[in-house]
Amino acid sequence: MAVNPNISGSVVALAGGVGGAKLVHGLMHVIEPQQLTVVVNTADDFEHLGLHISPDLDTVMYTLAGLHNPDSGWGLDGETWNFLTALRRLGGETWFNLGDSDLATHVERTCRLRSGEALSEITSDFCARLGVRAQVVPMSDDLVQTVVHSEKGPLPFQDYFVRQSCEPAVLGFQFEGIVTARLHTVARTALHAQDLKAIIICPSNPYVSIAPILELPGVRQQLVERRSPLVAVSPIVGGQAIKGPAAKMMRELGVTPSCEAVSEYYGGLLDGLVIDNSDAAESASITKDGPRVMLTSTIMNTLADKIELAESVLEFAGDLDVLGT
Ligand code: FO1
Repeated sequence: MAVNPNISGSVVALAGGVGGAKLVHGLMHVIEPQQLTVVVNTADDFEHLGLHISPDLDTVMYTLAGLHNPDSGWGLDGETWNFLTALRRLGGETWFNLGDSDLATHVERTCRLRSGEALSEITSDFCARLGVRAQVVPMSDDLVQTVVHSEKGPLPFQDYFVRQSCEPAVLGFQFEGIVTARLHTVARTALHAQDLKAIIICPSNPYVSIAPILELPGVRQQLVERRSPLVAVSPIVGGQAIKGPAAKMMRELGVTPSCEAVSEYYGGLLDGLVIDNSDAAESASITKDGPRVMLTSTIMNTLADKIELAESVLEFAGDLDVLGT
């Protein structure tokens, strides 16, 4: 599909897992891929079976390469599971599903990390080899890891998310290592670009996919001082998360899941919020003291849906005057 000639300038997208990957996939078809920098949450990263796993980076990378599993949204399409079957036979830990081909990514990444390469260098090389032309950058090369404080006590993120299927009620989140971690310089530079058209917060989980990026030292301040519009796409539609535990988390934290709750969570940061047509009734209350709202269809089932949403988001951003009052 052709790049939209009416949209020019660079774009920075802040993304987490599957919802984020879907929107950046659309963005990649709307602008020149080289103009797109995707800053990806790495606080879901963990070590498993001696391997460094970066689930959100891989979800974005596989999606942009067109290699992703369209049903689950994570992992590779046409995957086989011989490794996991053999591991189960030996009594190994099989709660985290590592496919045979996906395993190559984790093994190669881990080897290179151990030999001193940075996560960002490895990501950039993997992307080049898989034909991904957008700039995919981990939020930081420093290790940050989400701990989910739950009714069952503190849980490492993937333990909560996969092993326990997000069942324990959450009480809060902690991003270990965040205080000393630095936003990657590629991300910092992209946020300062003269031709920056928009910063987009993808429809990823605000608490565990976007918050780790925003909580990196200096990032909120950099966003407050931006000269380009900041637009978020709500991951909540009709009071439900499109995918994942965002709505469940909100309820457990005493918040009614809604687009308004998403807007409030991002505080005064947003210039615009994109919400689904079905949430039109919330529009007035969000804009009252908050960002401008655009209504559109935010459900992305097909590539055409992703492209349509990406185009609408960029056009909306283009209409927002950040420097005006
Ligand atoms: N998500 C699951 O729900 N179950 C899995 O077994 C699982 C395995 C997995 C393997 C590699 C990978 O890159 C991602 C994987 N994910 C799995 C997704 C991942 O845990 C989550 O989507 C993110 O961390 C949340 O954004």
